Amino acid sequence: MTDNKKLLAWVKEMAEMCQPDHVHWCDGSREEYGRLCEEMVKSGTFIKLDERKRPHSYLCQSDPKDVARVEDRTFICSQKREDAGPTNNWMDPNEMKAVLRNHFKGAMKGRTMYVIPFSMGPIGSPISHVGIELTDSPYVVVNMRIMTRMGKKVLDVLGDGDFVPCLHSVGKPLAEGEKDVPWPCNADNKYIVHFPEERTIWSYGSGYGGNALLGKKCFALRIASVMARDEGWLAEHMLILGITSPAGEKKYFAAAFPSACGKTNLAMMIPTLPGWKVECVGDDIAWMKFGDDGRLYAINPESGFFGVAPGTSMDSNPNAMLSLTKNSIFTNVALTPDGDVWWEGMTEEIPTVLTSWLNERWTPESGKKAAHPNARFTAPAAQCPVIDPAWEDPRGVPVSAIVFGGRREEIVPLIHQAFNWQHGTFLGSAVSSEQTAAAAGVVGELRRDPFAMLPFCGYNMADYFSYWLSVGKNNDEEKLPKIFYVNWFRKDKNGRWLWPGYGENCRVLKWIFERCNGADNAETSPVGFLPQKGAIDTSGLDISAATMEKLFEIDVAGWLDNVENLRDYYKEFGERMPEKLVDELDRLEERLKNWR
Ligand code: TSX
Ligand code: MN
Repeated sequence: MTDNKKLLAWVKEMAEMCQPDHVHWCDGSREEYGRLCEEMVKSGTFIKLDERKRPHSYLCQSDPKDVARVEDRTFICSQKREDAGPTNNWMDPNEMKAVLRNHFKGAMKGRTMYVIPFSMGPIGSPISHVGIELTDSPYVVVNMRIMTRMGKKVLDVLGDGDFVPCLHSVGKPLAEGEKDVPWPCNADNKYIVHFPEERTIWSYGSGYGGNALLGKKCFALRIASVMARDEGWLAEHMLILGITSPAGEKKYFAAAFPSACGKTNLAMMIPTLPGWKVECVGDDIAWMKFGDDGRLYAINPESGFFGVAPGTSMDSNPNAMLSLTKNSIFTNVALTPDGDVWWEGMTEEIPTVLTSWLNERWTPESGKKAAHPNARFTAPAAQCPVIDPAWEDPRGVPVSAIVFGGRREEIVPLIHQAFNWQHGTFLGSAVSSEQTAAAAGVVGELRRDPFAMLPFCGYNMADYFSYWLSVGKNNDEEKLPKIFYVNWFRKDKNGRWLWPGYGENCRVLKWIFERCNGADNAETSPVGFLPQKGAIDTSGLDISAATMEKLFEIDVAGWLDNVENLRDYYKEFGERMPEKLVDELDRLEERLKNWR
């Protein structure tokens, strides 16, 4: 299959350590996928959904102790602690390797080690990179086949080139004759470990999502953020959308939001303004490199959506619902009596009886969730009705705007624009969101999540800020994307949403579009450029001028509070915090104090 010496030697070494019963090199074929799914049905890991209701689709219920990413068990093992920075867990790489070798030793006994060659990004694109995941989880194999380009064709383009080695085990070896469980894992011994200097990932003990599908958060964000810094590009936690005006002009925007802001909803939204069209390139990760023309080009390194199911409906996101009508995998959602899936928020009408994600009989009176709040669908991106025609273009798509956002009930306007790249970097560093019930932490509390990268930056976050500043310095600002900050979640004094959101957000995207074309429709405020009165198109929308004004009201005291909060946050980064961002903070404070 390959004569890549590094690859063959590494697979041999890892197999000797993990001692699987078999080694299977994945070819990525449909047959292989079907066979693994069938085997998992037989073993009780998968439930096949009704072929007429949800063709070629499966439900999987995880161990209740393995339902989400585990940030407290995620490590960046750089040689120096300072290079991981204050926002990451760190351990010395040699010590960590020693600990993990002990765990991985014999970890795959009684199981098959699957070798998964995968490409993050279209195969052969100059922006793409190859990884090889070794895993003892067939669930990981079939999910990787949806989420990445996977199999023999990747080995063909790899040749004797380099790849990111990704080792994964669920950490549950089987003794001679021991019966397996539906979701093997090692719940009390999870390690999600990155060796940034070696560009290697070792993940142990969890079979879930971002812990186990190593191409996604581990490679495409944590390791890739390090590669990007070293090589002059960007690996970001951003959706990518294409937007076409009624005149037929097309632009691409990339956008970063913390969780629970509706990133997937925005990535494939249906605009309400006549003649406008939004198409989806990706809903989670953007890899952006500079073209010969000095512009930034983005690819979606993934080929599927691994989306949160609860809350996804034909109302909130019809294009996501239509993406997962077939060929999809559902994890920790509920099962209907007729062999389909259900989750909270999927339909207005609540089913009378279900099998919950815990595999228990469920009725509305149960007083429990039918689906786990972090239940997921894995669906091929190609099935999205509004997938962008250029989503697999190996050159990527040219990015005109970068949009940051967060969930804030007060203070932060519906939209503002950065004065320039440095100020935009400041806005990215200030990304923060109020906690919802869906996430861990105190509801309503402000959680800082710079660039929405807090759990995903593979190096010192302060160095990441500096790197963003250097991107502005080393490139022609004229050709760089313009930077914006949105907040769909501002409320009035009575706790009512001021902005309708969802498809109506195209009105905000329209203003961004016009700003990218140099429209003179902004006014200067202390916090950035705001739309001039009337510049947000509200035609056909029942919203008062007073409400529009509230959406853009500058609450000076509230902003000054923000400034102090951010100043304290910056201090946590110590010496490595770039002065330029502290300057931006000082200047913002100055502008606020001198305003009106
Ligand atoms: O995804 C959301 N978006 C972005 C859509 C493209 N959500 C859901 C967030 C949780 C994942 C939103 N919720 C958005 C939004 O723009 N806005 C809101 C808040 C909101 C909720 C309900 C209404 C309005 C705003 N309903 C009515 O106005 C009737
Ligand atoms: Mn994400």
